[in-house]
Amino acid sequence: MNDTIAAIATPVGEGGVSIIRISGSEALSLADCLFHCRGTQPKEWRPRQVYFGEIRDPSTDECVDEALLTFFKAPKSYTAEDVIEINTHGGIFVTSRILQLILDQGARLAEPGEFTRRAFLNGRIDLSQAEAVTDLIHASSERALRSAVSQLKGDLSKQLHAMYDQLLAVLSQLEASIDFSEEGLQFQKRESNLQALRTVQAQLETLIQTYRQGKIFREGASVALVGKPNVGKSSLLNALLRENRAIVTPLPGTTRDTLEERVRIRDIHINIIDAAGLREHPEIIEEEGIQRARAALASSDLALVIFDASQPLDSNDNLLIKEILDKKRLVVLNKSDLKQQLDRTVIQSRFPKTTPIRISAKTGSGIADLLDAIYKAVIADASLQEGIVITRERHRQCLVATYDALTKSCETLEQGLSEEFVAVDINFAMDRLGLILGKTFEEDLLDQIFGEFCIGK
Ligand SMILES: Nc1nc2c(ncn2[C@@H]2O[C@H](COP(=O)(O)OP(=O)(O)OP(=O)(O)O)[C@@H](O)[C@H]2O)c(=O)[nH]1
Ligand SMILES: [Mg+2]
Repeated sequence: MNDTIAAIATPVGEGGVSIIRISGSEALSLADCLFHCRGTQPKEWRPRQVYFGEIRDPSTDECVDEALLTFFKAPKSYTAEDVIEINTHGGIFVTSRILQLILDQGARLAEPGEFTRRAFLNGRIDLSQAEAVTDLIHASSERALRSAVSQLKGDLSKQLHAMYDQLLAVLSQLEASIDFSEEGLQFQKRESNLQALRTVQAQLETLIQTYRQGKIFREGASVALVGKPNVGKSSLLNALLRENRAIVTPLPGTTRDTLEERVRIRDIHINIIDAAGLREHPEIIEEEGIQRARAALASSDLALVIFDASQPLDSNDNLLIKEILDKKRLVVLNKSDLKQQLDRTVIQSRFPKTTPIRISAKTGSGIADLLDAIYKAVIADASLQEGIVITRERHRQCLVATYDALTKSCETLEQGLSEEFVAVDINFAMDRLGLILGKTFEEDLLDQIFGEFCIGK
């Protein structure tokens, strides 16, 4: 970690400017060789001042580009090391030429995410904040952006630190009574420790419950279109996308493979999956399609259960109804523009407490209401909307492990077993909590997290 790294921090392509970033102890001396200030070269580079000048090839003294240079002195920089940022003209060739000159001077090309990794390793940000950097870069909706910014600012970290400290307080008490073991842990202390542990558990529980929502903010929600063949699933996909994406024909069994497309409803993304219609006795190819449809249904956050309202229910509809009973769903009655033959009382009895949504994928009638209903169904719990949410499976797993360890420690406390046993579980719980923040970590984990980053970040 002691070497000096460099990379182009902006996307590769043509644009107004590109930024090349250098970080490490040699950053300044390296830049001093290549960058020639207009007027006189400063003897002492002032931090956070922008200098205008030329980048020259040291071997020929040829000017490669006019550029701006900013120096960020350690530790007040992105990586907490000396950092140089050079703004060049945004051409592919010119930026790679300048980067090459920097590498020729002894810098090493940065790995993906290495600047942020250094910021973490140097203690400027914790691991959950580092993860928020990539979430922020990849944010593609208002919600995702807001939750990434909140995490980057340290809102999640603060809450985790507070829980960590509460556990530490209990642990110190226990350890004190281990040291003075003859007196044992008094009943009162045991009660107050139990209460403290349960308070942390309640906070953990609330946080864990935000995951479903958080994941939807970050990745979008997946919505599966299901129904027997010919009810208009592909037509509905096209209507939602407002383009002719999927093949539509009057023949049942048109769609075979699954097709996934993204639409945006207000501030979240929805991945809509169209698939083969479910029916009894399908042909061989269709059977494969139906398997994929079932897999899509199983992994989706919400199912749109579609019926053709211009026909009475048949055995294929009943097959469908049986399959989606325990799935989060909306009931959609399509083809409202045709003469209605579907007995709505049957639908009502099969889906009590549900208001079916009438639409016509052909005319577009009811589509706006459907979009509204989808939004409400995926953003289920309004109370979760503004608070801290967790968005990563890694965080969820650590929180669950913390929770479980605390359950064990409470049981041990209640049984009046030795404080040492309780301490072991609390230690484990703190360790899991610490993993989210990166208090302890393995190199593999860092490789995995920072591997998701772009080069130059
Ligand atoms: N009148 C009318 N026809 C519709 C409507 N929606 C779909 N259709 C027609 O119904 C037929 C089947 O539509 P698709 O969208 O291919 O149905 P599907 O559910 O995807 O069918 P499979 O892919 O075979 O499972 C086509 O002829 C569509 O034009 C509608 O709202 N009104
Ligand atoms: Mg289809």
